[in-house]
Amino acid sequence: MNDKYETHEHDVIVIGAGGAGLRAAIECSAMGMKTALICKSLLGKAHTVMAEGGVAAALANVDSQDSWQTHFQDTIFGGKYLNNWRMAEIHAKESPDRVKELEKWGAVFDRTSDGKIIQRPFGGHTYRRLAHVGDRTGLEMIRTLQDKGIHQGIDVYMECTITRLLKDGDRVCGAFGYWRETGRFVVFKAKAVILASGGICKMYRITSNSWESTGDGIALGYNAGAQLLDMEFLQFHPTGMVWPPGVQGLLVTEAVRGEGGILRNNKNERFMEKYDPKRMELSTRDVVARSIYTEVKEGRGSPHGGCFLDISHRGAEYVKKKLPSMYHQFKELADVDITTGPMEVGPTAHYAMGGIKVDAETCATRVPGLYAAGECSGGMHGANRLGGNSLSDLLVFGRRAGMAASEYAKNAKPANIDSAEVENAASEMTGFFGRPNAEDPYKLHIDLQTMMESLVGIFREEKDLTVAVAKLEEFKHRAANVGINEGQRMFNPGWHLCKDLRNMLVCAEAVARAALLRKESRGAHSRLDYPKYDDYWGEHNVVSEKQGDAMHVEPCPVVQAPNVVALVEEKKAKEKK
Ligand code: MEZ
Repeated sequence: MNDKYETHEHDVIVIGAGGAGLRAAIECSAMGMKTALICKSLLGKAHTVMAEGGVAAALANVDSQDSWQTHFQDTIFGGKYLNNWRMAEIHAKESPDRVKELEKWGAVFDRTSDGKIIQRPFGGHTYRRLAHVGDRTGLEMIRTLQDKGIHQGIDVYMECTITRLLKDGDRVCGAFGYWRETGRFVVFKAKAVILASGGICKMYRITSNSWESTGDGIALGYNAGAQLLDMEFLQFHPTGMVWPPGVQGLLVTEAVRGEGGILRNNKNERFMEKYDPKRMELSTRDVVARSIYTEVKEGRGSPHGGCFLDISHRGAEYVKKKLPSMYHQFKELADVDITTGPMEVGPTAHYAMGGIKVDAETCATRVPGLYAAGECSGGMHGANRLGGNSLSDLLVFGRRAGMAASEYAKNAKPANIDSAEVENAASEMTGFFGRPNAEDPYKLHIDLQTMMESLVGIFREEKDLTVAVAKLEEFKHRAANVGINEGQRMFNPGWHLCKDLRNMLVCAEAVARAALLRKESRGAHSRLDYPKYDDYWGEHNVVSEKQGDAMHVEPCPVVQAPNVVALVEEKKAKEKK
């Protein structure tokens, strides 16, 4: 390894500093590992804060009948039986302890009158299950984890983008990246690497995600040889802001509906009566998003292309207490007082259920030394995620990834970084400069977002998906030629976008190809040409390796929970009552 680049050496490096990354790093450090936490943004600026309404855990503080078994059942039912059942089981069993641990570390949850952590209802959860801090739960979790991590001595590297994982033979041995501020390159040497870089939704125009969510971890993992699972399942959160244009897509927490918010169309009809008369506004997100989309498409939308969500009947004091952020968000950004009238909302790309294929117990990928946790991993949520399950997922599997990566690192032989690989990674980045006829990265990004929105959106069909796959081939060629003519590496977001685009294209191709292959409607994947699905039928779509230039997507059978048939029948019987 040459010493041309700034180099840091650690036992474990964690890429991504949202909830999963922080929780993983805390575990590694607790196990005595010299741990690095690398974040693209500033520490604390993570999509975790966009899970506002609560963390799902069967604490049974408010509804004493709740249990891990019911949480497991709800998760599998919501995920339309495509979940990795063992992940769903571990998640349901371990979430309560992870929430209590967070409380011990200083998270200030809202309380019941007898002093327990309070829990609210959310779509698809049988009982009031979401432990919360008003409508700022994700923020409080990040604050707590950050505090714990910093005091524990984790080395934090902020505003650093990783562009490539480095390998020694089959195993990972580090990562290559650049400092966003200076553009200077940096090498991290490590015995194990945990990917926890979050989601991919910046490839959509209307999204709750911010600029960081360009699928970096998924692309890094894939390029290093990991498999991707069920990438077609993308969650459109039913309620994002639709107006003013500058904040379109910004999340309006499901807690508004959890606290009794009612959805209406422009005829003042409570339209969820038509789509899910039993669960109404607290139906699962896939159903509510499709319902709003249909109302708008059929001409019953609100003035700015959404629908109305009204919580004002709960009274000003209650709304300000339970939903303080929503109150301020609408007042300050849209000049709407939600204590006196409705807000306008519509679906927004929010979360990738698919991601890097991992082992349920350890979060290991098939690449030795490489682990993944949180949104960039797949399997836990199946075809549709229940609200609040992401926050508990990242605590449960962040910890498990940290434990397993540390065990691996303890026993791993020292690895060697290949300087030729480092030079390759550096030339990929410097190669974006000095291209007089290069593709404009901003133009390509907008074209990608527009195409994904219109051809790989909430409703899909063969003809659109086929065009999408062809378009993505064209975009890949354009991305190969993306660049900037002039400029320098310092403070250069256009340069950053050149690489981000390549990552987004890996993810977009996986989503579109898997969506084309899945000839059924299940959870968040709705095919107009294949509207049916079968409870007990199911295949995963696994993206393996490149074949030539194209990605290879292959169906593989679902391994069902041993008692899944019984679970489904029991739940159906309950729902009929
Ligand atoms: O899990 C989520 O995505 C979440 C809790 C979001 C929200 O509506 O608050």
